Amino acid sequence: MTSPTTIDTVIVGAGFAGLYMLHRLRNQNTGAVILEAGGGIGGTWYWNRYPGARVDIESQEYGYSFSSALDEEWRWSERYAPQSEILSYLEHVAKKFDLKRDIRFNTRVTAAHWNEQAKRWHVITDKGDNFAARALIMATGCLSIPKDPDFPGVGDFQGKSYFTSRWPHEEVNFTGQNVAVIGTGSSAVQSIPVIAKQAKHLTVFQRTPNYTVPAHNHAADPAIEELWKLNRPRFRSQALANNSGVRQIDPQDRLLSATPPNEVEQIFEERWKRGGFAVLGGFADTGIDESSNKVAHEFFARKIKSIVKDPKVADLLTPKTYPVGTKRLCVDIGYWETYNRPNVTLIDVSKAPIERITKSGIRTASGEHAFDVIVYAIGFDAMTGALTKIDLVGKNGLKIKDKWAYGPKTYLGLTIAGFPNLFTITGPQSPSVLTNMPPSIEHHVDWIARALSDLDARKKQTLEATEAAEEAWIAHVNELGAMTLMAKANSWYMGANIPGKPRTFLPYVGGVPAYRQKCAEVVANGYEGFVLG
Ligand code: N01
Repeated sequence: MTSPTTIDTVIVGAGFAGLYMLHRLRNQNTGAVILEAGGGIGGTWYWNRYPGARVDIESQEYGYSFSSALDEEWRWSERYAPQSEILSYLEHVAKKFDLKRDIRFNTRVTAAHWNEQAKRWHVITDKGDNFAARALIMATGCLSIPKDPDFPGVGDFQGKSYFTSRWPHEEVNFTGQNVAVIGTGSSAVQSIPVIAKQAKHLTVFQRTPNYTVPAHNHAADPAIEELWKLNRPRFRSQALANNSGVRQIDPQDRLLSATPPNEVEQIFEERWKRGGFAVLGGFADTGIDESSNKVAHEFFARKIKSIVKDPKVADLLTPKTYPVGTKRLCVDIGYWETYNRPNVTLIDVSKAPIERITKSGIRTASGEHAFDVIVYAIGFDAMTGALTKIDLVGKNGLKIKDKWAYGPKTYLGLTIAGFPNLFTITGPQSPSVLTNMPPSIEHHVDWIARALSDLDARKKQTLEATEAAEEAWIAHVNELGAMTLMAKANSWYMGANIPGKPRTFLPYVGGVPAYRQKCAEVVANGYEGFVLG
């Protein structure tokens, strides 16, 4: 192996997080390189190019806030931007801030070991690169490691196979094809209506139905653009003042349990008409009170029944095994309507599971189905997968895989005891996936940049979380998680979608304001919970 390139900081990943981290470090004259496994920037928006992929937060709210010049010059074309446009936005950002010169593409980090004597991370890539870095910043995303299909015979299929999470760059044409989609999570909910319009026949294999709300997408509205232009800072502060960091949710303090039924119905109906996640914000108790949640469930069940014409299909599409909001709510464009098409069939695999993929298609416990194409929309090893996949070794040979054998252990979802100068942007046990990601990313990036410059100012080399601070944080995360209904679902939030993964609630549910306050207090108290070495 060649001798290592010495650099101040290695950033892993060139999505929203890595790009802003690089820009931020450059502004404080900290040397940095991004190592990116993909052939281009964009992270999740680089890989997930499946038909129908788009953001489920309104475009005006999504995106960076660090540059008012960027705000001024960028225009979104739709209420919810499609994947291609988000990628164009990030390309624009990379060009504007001249970021690509410090990004190495097609370069996957395979190992990173802490060298206690040198006080540096030794970072190794699949290209044979070799870096010695003071800090290692994991901008590796929360949903970036696809779940492996756990069906026997995947390689036997003689038709075409696609994964929503690794979609080809060239156009995929389903015209005249007999297509199967496995899965009914957000990726499937977005792609199914688009594929159905093109394919000869589409068969959806559903194990668990999902709650989904109409996006009511439309072309950008000049009046809304103008409103945002005039009020952007105020709107952003409003967003950060609510737990999800999403202004569109417009959360209310009122309790469903204390609201008369006819008013409850009106509130749900009015929010349904607004579209998107607003439906979750009408009441403060649907996420914690089972009987209130049941009322929300009944509202969804009635909606499905009113849209899907075949009562048996409507019943199959109605979630029954977990509360509303405990799996990530989907936002769709014509999802349930798609099941009224004559060329779409729904197959329930909850009781008769997929047994194997065969040469010609899919065999379930109740029969065999032939296809030209199989689309796997089966999800990700969320939040921890991107970190445990790397041979990450901290002090005294401590491996991340061992440390996290029973679930992730972090301090603030930003740092890990035993792993000095390692930072995880939107890591497990931070609000991350329960919030609007770009502002949460910016918050972490700013915190990390400040911590690194504070280390310099104090003439210190290392920042490391103490085990006591970590244990206290985990206890707090778990305590808050236990107050919600989240544990009642077999969701990726719980790690339940990956066989063998420890069952633990992965994100921090205490909300954006409380979390930001805690992170600020830690700094104000001289990096409370850390040892500066
Ligand atoms: O993945 P998922 P996703 N047999 O895990 C099924 C974000 N996102 O890629 O529920 C049969 O949600 C599985 O069934 P079950 C968003 O945060 C955002 O769709 O485990 N089925 C499920 O139906 C989202 O939550 C957007 O019973 C199997 C599906 O595959 C997250 O990414 C768009 C199976 C996986 O659903 C992940 O979404 C897309 C098996 N063996 C994604 N294994 C936006 O809108 C798995 N399944 C911005």
